[in-house]
Amino acid sequence: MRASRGGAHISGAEGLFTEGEVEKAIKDFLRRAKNHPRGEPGEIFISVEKLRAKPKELSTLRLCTIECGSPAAARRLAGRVLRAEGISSKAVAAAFAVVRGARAMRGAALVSATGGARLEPDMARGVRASRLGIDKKAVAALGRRLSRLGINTMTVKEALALASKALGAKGVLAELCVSDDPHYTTGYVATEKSGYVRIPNIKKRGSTRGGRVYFIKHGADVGRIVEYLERKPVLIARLSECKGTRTLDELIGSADS
Ligand code: WAQ
Ligand code: MG
Repeated sequence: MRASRGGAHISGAEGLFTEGEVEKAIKDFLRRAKNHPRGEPGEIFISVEKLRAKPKELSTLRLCTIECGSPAAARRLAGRVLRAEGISSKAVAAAFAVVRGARAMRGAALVSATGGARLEPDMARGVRASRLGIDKKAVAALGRRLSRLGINTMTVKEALALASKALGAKGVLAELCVSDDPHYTTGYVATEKSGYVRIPNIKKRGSTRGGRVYFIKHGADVGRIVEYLERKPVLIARLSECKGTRTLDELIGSADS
């Protein structure tokens, strides 16, 4: 599903469903599109495609939360987690410029993890990852784990699934995400080593700015990455550990960079 007003992005969502679930899924997507905190859409597009092959099954990334009190602290924390994965300071700065930008993108920016250059074919639109879902049993078990942490919401489950698919791409080293919903102020960074790391207060309440960035390994085949993100069906079928609050030192050790 995607919803916009005069071409300006409002919201989007995707899922994998069995044939019997499709009708309800369409209704749910329609309801979501019409009741979005970013405003009332002028256009809603819902498209349905039949999968020809069994989806690739993946695990969720490990999940934890780092305590954080302000956008400035969030940027420092995110930077340290990303640099521990080898992402350059230039690339981190380029990524924050994207998520703080005034123009909402429908998809994610692709940023070179070394030089920080933008690599996506359409910089206004970005790359929208699609064709992903969470297996029924896995989503129930994930809900139980997240409930214990007080964060069992669609927002967290969908973002964790999306990050797990994206980091499954050869050549995607990390992700930075800030919601574009005005009241959702928790963002995350995701890397292979640290997993999905939630960062509260990554933006000020009330701001409609936000976005996603995938950090791309130097020399990676961007066309293949885009193809994987947009088209490869992925089902999240297994879970990794979901932890509560962790400190930065527990996560990346005291090694500074
Ligand atoms: N593929 C690529 N980029 C996307 C996708 C997608 N499927 N969906 C959203 N984006 C981009 C797009 O630029 C949006 O403007 C931006 O991300 C933010 O999307 O654990 O709600 O749906 O509590 O607003 C993080 C949850 C929630 C943190 C993120 O993002 C937590 C969220 P939103
Ligand atoms: Mg949003």
